[in-house]
Amino acid sequence: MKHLDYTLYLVTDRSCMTSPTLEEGVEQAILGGCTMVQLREKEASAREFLETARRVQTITRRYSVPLIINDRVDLALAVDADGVHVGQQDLPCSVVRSLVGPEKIIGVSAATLAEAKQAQTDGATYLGVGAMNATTTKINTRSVTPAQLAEIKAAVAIPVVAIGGIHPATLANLSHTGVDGIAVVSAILAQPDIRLAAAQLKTGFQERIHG
Ligand code: TZP
Ligand code: MG
Repeated sequence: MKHLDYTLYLVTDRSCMTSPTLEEGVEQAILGGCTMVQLREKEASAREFLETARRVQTITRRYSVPLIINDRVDLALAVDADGVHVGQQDLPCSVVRSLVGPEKIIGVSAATLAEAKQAQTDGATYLGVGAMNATTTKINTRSVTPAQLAEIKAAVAIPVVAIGGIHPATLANLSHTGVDGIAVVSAILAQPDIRLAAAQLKTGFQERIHG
């Protein structure tokens, strides 16, 4: 599989975005330095999700940024997205891997060491670990401490991305965890200048975590 850059991973949420359209928000985030995009549509019908994915994909392909579809393996295959991201309540990673084949990216949400190791065994490409901080973007999150994140990172060989309440002021909590990247919703998409917010987070990550 080609090398993937997880540094600044945008996860979308149209309910908090400041841009007129999702495509514009995604483009600004990419121009600010986002290296991966996950399309997360919790309210959309299958048809709406499909059409949105096609529109967003015209942007991600233009900039050669991988597009990951949240939850829906069928839609990821239908649009030939780069991958799919599943949580602990979605199809198990082993089943997803058998459906999408060896090449697609599979991300798995993990909040414990056991979940992280299982996902790796089951063929996950990367892990999303959190919630690292309080967040209003997702309800019913499980909290993960920086020490638990570091333990997970040290125990698996696949890349680990931290998620949950990550913004410039909480970045320092992730120092010394060794994470490969940060996954961010509101600290990018809900900001008045999406491009600037992404650029500042990227610089902050590079300085504080992988500097
Ligand atoms: N999974 C764990 S926390 C979260 C998701 C999707 C939401 C993160 O959103 P924000 O706005 O970056 O806190
Ligand atoms: Mg899910």
